[in-house]
Amino acid sequence: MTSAAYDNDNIFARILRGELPSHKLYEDADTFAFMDIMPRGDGHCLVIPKKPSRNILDVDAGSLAAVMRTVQKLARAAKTAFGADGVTIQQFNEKAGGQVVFHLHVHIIPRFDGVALRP
Ligand code: DGP
Repeated sequence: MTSAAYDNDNIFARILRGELPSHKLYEDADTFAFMDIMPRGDGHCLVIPKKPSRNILDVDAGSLAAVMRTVQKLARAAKTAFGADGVTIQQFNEKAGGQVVFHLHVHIIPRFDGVALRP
């Protein structure tokens, strides 16, 4: 296993504990979804597991399955709510893979024909 240890004080762990605010969209026993603070498009949101998981390299299969069920639910809802033409799903692992916050998260970004993502 190449993944480093889980940091209990990462920003998303603090959001899950209610220590930091978030714009919550959805929650169930295993997952939590909220708006991204630096949206790359209208409706850009994130889905995270409640169980401490650094990224896809260390998450257990049950949490990963729960996250992906919520991703599908939110992707469908976001596409409908925003009248989008499509949806981009993104997910980054470790610094070299573009990960900045070290609690597993999946990005959901509604997409519109001919409209590029914001930087
Ligand atoms: P990455 O690890 O590369 O997927 O980037 C982290 C993402 O998390 C980025 O899109 C911005 C978002 N983000 C960072 N800090 C916060 C925060 O405090 N609240 C929320 N809602 N989103 C955050």
